[in-house]
Amino acid sequence: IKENVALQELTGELNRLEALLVKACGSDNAMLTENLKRIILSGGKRLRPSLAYLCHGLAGYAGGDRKKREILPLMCMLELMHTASLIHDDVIDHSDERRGVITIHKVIGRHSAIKSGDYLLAKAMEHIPAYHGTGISEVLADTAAQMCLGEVQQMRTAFSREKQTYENYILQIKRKTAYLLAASCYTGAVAGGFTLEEAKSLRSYGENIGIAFQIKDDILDFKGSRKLGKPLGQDLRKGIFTLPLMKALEAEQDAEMLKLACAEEKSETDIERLIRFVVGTGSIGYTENKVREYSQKAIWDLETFPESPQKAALTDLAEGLAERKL
Ligand code: 2DE
Ligand code: MG
Ligand code: MG
Ligand code: MG
Ligand code: MG
Repeated sequence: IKENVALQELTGELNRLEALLVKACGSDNAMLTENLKRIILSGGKRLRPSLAYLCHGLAGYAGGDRKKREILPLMCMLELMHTASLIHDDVIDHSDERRGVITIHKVIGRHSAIKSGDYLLAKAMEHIPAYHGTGISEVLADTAAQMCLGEVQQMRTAFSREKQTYENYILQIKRKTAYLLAASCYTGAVAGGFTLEEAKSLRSYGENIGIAFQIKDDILDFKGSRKLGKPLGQDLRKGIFTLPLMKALEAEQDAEMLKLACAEEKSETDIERLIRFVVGTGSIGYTENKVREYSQKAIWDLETFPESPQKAALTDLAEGLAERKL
């Protein structure tokens, strides 16, 4: 990785991004600013801005007379949208911790937390003019709308195995996670000078790593490590039928476990039993294979692009996803 020049340059750009992100947290309300800074600086991997940066660089390898835009404002918009969605997500999910740090709503309350998420989204919008006429703002607006629909869809299908199908599940994880990764690649590539048409396979790359990423996240609800700073069984508590759970129920046809999974009130013992049940079936192995399948698809999406440091980094990223949670 050290020899990859694209990744070396990325490190410098990510440092500049940090300054912009901290600036976005600024306000005349010390409580709001402090709490936003705590979450912004809590050790996120800056995956979305990094994807945008690498795809922007990849477009630089294409010939022809192209109009290239700066990438930093876009990187900032993507990270702010992502952080806003996490703040809202933690309110909805009643999560106490993220990245090992206490969540905003636990400190300033649910209502202020929602406003602080809205605030970051507004701060993201400040950067829209940098991309006038490219179609980038339209893609980002559509992505944010899809993220909301994903959350609504997830709530509507909760606690009901009949309402959740495999097809639904894939659409749900595309909306809540994959489309923002897809948009990061897509808009990054467009800012780099690719046409919307040329950037499509990079959008597909982002979507596929996004699906892999969320399936992996859903596995970690059953088999997480302490390092993640997220408790186990959160999806079970919320009644979300994720792939590992659906597969386990299908394989075992266990009526008692199905009933338990659908129950709106679950004790800690119920959660532990469900986790042991799912881990005890072959469903985690099956689901891990799905993660590998989607990360392989992502690598195929890169096929048509010329060999470059950016392509090497994107390939490594897709491979790394299958191994652990990024
Ligand atoms: C994380 O899913 C999904 C996040 C998307 C949330 C989108 C919202 C719509 P998880 P973890 C709330 C608002 C969108 C905006 C502001 C652009 O499985 O396990 O709950 O990390 O993730 O909690
Ligand atoms: Mg959550
Ligand atoms: Mg959630
Ligand atoms: Mg535009
Ligand atoms: Mg999760």
